[in-house]
Amino acid sequence: MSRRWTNDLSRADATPEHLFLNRRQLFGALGAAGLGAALPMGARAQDALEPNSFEEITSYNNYYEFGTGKTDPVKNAHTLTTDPWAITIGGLVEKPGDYSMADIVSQMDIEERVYRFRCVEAWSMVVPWNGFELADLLEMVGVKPEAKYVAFETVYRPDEMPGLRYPVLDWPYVEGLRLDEARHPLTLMATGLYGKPMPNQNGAPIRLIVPWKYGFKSIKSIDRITLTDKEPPTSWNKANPREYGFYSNVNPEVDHPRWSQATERKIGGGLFSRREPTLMFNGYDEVASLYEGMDLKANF
Ligand SMILES: Nc1nc2c(c(=O)[nH]1)N[C@H]1C(S)=C(S)[C@@H](COP(=O)(O)O)O[C@H]1N2
Ligand SMILES: [Mo]
Repeated sequence: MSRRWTNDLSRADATPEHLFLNRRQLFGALGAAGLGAALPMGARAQDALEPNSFEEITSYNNYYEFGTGKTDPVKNAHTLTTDPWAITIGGLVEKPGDYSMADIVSQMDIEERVYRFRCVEAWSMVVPWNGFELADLLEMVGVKPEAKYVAFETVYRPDEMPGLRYPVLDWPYVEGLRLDEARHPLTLMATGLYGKPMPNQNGAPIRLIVPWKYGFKSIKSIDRITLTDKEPPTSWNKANPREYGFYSNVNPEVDHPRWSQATERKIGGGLFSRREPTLMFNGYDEVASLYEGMDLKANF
């Protein structure tokens, strides 16, 4: 059941925005009645999955290629040409090549995933992404047995990305995952949100989403994927290895050297904007087995 990457709203598995809004109003009413603080754990988990509005998700962004301010991407990212688009997939794969966006998406099953999203800066959102599992793309190109890691690169276009003039990071933005992390069913290649094509400021036309890791692992506007046998360099680790590790799993017990990671602030929450406890693996306990026997304080 492949779908076009335009993510038309007619598809059966989409939740229309007005239904999200109705649920939001319901939770708002609960909060107004003073029940928010006394909700049992089950209800708290539901509260955590109340999606942020389209407006919130698309106007408070980190996309340093378009500036370092939270509203710079919404102002500047319209200059990025996202169609046509292709991803160069290479390294330790059976079928290396330039895969057009249309070609990729025609072979993938686009679904909706409502995920928590936790930035290393200690703010969070809940986002209804549209996309497909990275595992399916890796299957399509055939991973060679020697491959152990997946490296990702953001498009590098000085003419379209005003932030590239500033040496904030060593451009292009690069990221990486261990192969088992990349193949985990939670790991998404996102092509849209709220059933709409991915807005430029959120990483159009295609980005990574790894919901149990800090947001900077979720690299935007990907034009290169390389399978390797060595841990690939990653932008924030290169910029400051003391503060940002390769793994960067959300972990309330491992503080950033300059601030606590024990709590977080949900963006745009109104009554819910009080700080919430941060959850191990951002609440995605099913990934714990990937790290069995690893010291997650040393491998932060
Ligand atoms: N290429 C690129 N990808 C990026 C970033 C960036 O600056 N450039 N910022 C990261 C950070 S720090 C976060 S928190 C998320 C933000 O995603 P959002 O703007 O969709 O919320 O994107 C990540 N991916
Ligand atoms: Mo972030």
